Amino acid sequence: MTAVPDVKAALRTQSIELPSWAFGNSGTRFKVFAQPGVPRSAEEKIADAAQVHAYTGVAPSVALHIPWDRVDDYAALAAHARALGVAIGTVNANVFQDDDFRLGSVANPDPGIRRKAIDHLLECVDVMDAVGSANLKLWFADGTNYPGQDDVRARQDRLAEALREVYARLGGDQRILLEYKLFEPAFYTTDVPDWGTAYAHCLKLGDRAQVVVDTGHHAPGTNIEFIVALLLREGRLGGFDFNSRFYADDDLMVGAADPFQLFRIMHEVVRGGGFGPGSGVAFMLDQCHNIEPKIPGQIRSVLNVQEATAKALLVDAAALDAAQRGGDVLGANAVLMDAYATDVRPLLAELRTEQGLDPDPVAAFARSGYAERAAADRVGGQQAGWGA
Ligand code: AOS
Ligand code: ZN
Ligand code: ZN
Repeated sequence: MTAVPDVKAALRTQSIELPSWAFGNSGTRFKVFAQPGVPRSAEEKIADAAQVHAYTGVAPSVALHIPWDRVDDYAALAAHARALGVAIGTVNANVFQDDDFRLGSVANPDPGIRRKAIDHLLECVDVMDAVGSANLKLWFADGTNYPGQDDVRARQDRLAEALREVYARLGGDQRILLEYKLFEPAFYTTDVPDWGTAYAHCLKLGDRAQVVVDTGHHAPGTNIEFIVALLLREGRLGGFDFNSRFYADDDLMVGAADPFQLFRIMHEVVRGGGFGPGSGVAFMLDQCHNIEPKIPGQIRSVLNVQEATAKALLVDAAALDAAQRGGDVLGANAVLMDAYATDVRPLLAELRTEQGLDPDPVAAFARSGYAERAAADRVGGQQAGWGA
């Protein structure tokens, strides 16, 4: 196994980005359960995200979603975040919640609607400039429900044209992170349904367009770690939207449904040079906490990613390589499984103590009284945005 001090040193460099929408009320199309103390503004969402970082030490940035987090003064919002010890990270666009987007946004057959969608994406780049963000995350709900509904090929042309215009507007240190999703809300065709489609568009755009792997966006049984290995090899893995799924795009806590899959993904990330400063891979959460409390839900999620990362870092790369070259099928598998079977919680508790943090972030947050104070102070919390 890799030496523990080396693993700890690597873990100190980890940073996991939190989604602002995880702190708002969310639910399904059947019911949104309101929780006490939920943020009423973008500022309060950032304050809650800062709590997660304060107790875990590995969540130093928070992603915005426009228009859910629209404010008058974005520079002031960024300063507010900095004052709380975090930064604003990725800016997420929203071209799926306006009545005009019934037939799609950037792939809509109506040029006027396409213009409206592109203008929103350009507005998001303005927000990036104001907050100092390097990442524009694009997910399109575009697609069709019925065969013949629209020209599938023309929709790709419209999508490409829109992406070109947005790419041209980016600053030198900014990039597009293009997210794919198998289906939903469109059920016959989706315009960016898989990594291959996203990759093809990114290739045409240029180096500063990369693919986002949302772990909930694949068909059941898909080997996600293979996609990760391939995209990393091609230099096009922009980042992750981490979450868990049992059925479809469940947006449950990462590492809850299949911690072994998360480990396998992190192993490929480490193997492919996707971990550590300068790797360019953004580790983001994209989750909703429908029934569980939100700040503890985010803390749990961050810890799950950290545990999977620690196990992946523990993999004895030299032993694995030797077993693989020697054709030792069981031996190679055993190297991986040994790392996965390691209980890394004591190591992580020790690391936190060394960093001046409480070894148990969940318990420390619960003891802090923050949730009770928020419940008393905040009345009428916001919905995360879905269905708003
Ligand atoms: C949608 O299914 C995608 O996962 C998006 O990344 C995300 O959930 C949405 O943009 C919410 O912000
Ligand atoms: Zn996502
Ligand atoms: Zn999703």
